[in-house]
Amino acid sequence: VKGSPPDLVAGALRGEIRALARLLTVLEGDWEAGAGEAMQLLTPHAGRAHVIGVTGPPGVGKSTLVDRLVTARASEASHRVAVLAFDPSSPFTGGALLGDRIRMGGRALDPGVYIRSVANRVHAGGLSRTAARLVTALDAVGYGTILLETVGAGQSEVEVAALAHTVLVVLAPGFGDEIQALKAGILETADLLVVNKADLPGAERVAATLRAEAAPRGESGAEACPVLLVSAETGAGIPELVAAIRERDEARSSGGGAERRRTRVRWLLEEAARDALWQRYARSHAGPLAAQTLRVLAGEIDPESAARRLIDEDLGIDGEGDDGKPDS
Ligand SMILES: Nc1nc2c(ncn2[C@@H]2O[C@H](COP(=O)(O)OP(=O)(O)OP(=O)(O)O)[C@@H](O)[C@H]2O)c(=O)[nH]1
Ligand SMILES: [Mg+2]
Repeated sequence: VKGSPPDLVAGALRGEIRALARLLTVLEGDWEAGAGEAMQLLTPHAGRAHVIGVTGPPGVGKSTLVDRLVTARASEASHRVAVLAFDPSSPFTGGALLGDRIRMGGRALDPGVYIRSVANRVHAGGLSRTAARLVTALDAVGYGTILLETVGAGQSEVEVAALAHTVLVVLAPGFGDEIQALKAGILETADLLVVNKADLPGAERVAATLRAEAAPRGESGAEACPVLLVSAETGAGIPELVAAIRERDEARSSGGGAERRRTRVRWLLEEAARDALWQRYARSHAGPLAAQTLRVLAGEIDPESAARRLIDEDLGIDGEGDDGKPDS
């Protein structure tokens, strides 16, 4: 495997797993260091995969469930499945990831299944941006289903959910986390609510709570988010979940979810634009930024006013800033 981005893209498109792995590493790096070049080569090949987000509190059984879903999809002839496991909790040792890998060990040996862990530390900015690159690459090289496992802890999940066509929010009895999830707004990103560990007591109660809380929503404004009871351990309810996911996939093929998709894509674009703008600004305005930092430190100005003044200068706005106070 040669190392240039075009070589890696060509190799990955031919189905070479080592080239794909190295390509994904390049995509995790700086845009200027090859990621940008690779993305431009990959994007024309992408656009077919069904991207499924699987999120929820730690320990609810996301990995076990993902393994079930992988098995279900991979059993279909010539259907290749990729899993990206995002792990914000273990940035250094990757301990939890190793556990996941072992749990999914059987699958990892299946040539139709590609599993990759993505540690949070690799991202200079925004988990969503790196995730978007990796999803594009896996899509381009022919993975028909891409599963994204994220631990439901906040903004990152909402960001990664923005990449998915279908978002599964997974909860389980005995966590006390279901209410927290409700508060964190993760439920709003859900297309399917999954109560795992239905083999344990209390699963029905969690499902009932969710059915009550998940007010009717969806594109038409009338549809309630479905709540499914499953056991990733025993396999109960998995066929129904697979069917519900397939239904979403088919609806997508016939234009379903287009409006929501547009909102999400717009959001991703805005994030990328914000990032690019800031990177350029910070590079070219190191002096003024340092000067304003000193003023804030000295108590002459508050950070927000200083920021607005910096921006106003660039936009050629004189005199009054947004704070409404005259320049001193
Ligand atoms: N009883 C029962 N246990 C389950 C079920 N699914 C998963 N578990 C167990 O729950 C524990 C956590 O499962 P994981 O799949 O690692 O959960 P996770 O959500 O991926 O956890 P993190 O990645 O750490 O957030 C393991 O001990 C599983 O064996 C289920 O359906 N029933
Ligand atoms: Mg897991």
